[in-house]
Amino acid sequence: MASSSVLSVATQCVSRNASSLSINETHKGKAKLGGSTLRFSKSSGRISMTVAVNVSRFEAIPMAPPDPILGVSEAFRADTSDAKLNLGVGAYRTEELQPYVLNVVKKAENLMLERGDNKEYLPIEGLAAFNKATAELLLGADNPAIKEQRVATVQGLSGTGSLRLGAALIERYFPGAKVLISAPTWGNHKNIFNDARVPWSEYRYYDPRTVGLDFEGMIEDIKAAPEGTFVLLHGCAHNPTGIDPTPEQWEKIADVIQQKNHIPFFDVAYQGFASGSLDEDAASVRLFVACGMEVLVAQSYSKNLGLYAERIGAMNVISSSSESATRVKSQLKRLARPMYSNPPVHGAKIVANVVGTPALFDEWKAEMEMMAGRIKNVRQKLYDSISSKDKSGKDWSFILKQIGMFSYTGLNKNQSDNMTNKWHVYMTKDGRISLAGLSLAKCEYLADAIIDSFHNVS
Ligand code: PLA
Repeated sequence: MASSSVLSVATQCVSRNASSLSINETHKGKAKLGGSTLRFSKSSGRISMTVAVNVSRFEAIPMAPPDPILGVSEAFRADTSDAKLNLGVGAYRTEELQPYVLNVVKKAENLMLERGDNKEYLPIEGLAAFNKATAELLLGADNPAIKEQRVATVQGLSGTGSLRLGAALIERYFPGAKVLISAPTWGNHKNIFNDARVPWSEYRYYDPRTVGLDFEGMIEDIKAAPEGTFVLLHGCAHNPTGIDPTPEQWEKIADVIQQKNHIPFFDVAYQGFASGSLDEDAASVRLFVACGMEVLVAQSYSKNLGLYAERIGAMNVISSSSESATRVKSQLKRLARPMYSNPPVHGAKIVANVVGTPALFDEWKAEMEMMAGRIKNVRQKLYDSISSKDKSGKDWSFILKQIGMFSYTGLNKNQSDNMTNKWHVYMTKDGRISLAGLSLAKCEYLADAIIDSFHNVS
């Protein structure tokens, strides 16, 4: 059989991607077909022919940049230095800088094993016991909104997935509505609303001159937004600045949002992690609900229960009537079904077991205080180290004023690059460091790195 007839067989069978075929012929060699190379080889009396194609249908897809936060962990893994420190992602580590699985989580998982829990699909809205527990944890079990069945809760894929579901609800039922987000904010907020095709703009939040909250600017920008704007607020432990409004400032923010008929959308990713108290960290959300506002709240259990990889959280819509809550919930389910069908069960059961078992609940609170306490100790030690080493007179007290997992150091991109390139300290380029990834033992080293980067790099 002439090679031209083999080629004609090949031409019919070859897709643009690499493929192979076998024919009952004895043949061996190589031929060109357009931009592709055909290779023939004989094995056990059959000819197999492979077509290597060098023009991809994905040619027009450009390389994506690394994620500004999770990409930092990838770079950290590739660094072979013993001195390296990962202060990029907000993930809690022990003093030995090891990941930490809470004891209550292990106990809840043992309970699941002992009971022989199954792996059946959950309903679209998630595990009922989880949804009840999560709304109660957020609002307080005796909150009138819960008693009056005005809360629509749907289990989500952690904080991110819950925010994304909330964004999809806005896109579908509030066409043209805008979301106002703080400047700066957690980087993924912008991606979430962009992907959901919800327009957003920023309100002033951080004032670099005072290294504090630009409260006047924030209020002005919220007032200036058109009525019915969604205002994204960090429930506690603002990421990345670590600067929260005071209780009095929260009241004023609530007043302005209510007057303007805006809709508050809370991101609660750190409940219990900021102050060590679950109730205190939910005070902002509870204030808005008590004022009679309709509120959206995305929750996450990544940090406070250390369930990062379990992807467990919730989207709550607190409505003014039980009828509208029921309708909203039906639509959240409708949005979830084609996106991911139904949520994972494992983390939901852990949360339901921990919150629903009084002994485990108390133990969780103690463990959370321990984690929040370790971060506070590291924060203090870092401040002490920097202020005793730095003789320039710079005021570093902002480190102590900030709360939660992070410190917003004020280091610019070049200085942050120096932290990584010279000192092997991995952090985000906006100058944020995660204190949850720092140990007391490494504070002196980090202080040297910050002082060098701040004074010697412009
Ligand atoms: N909202 C805020 C404000 C966050 O900081 C984070 C996580 C989330 C939501 C979402 O977390 P989840 O989906 O795991 O529940 N921010 C981290 C991690 C801790 C990240 O970027 O994904 C951070 O390092 O900023």
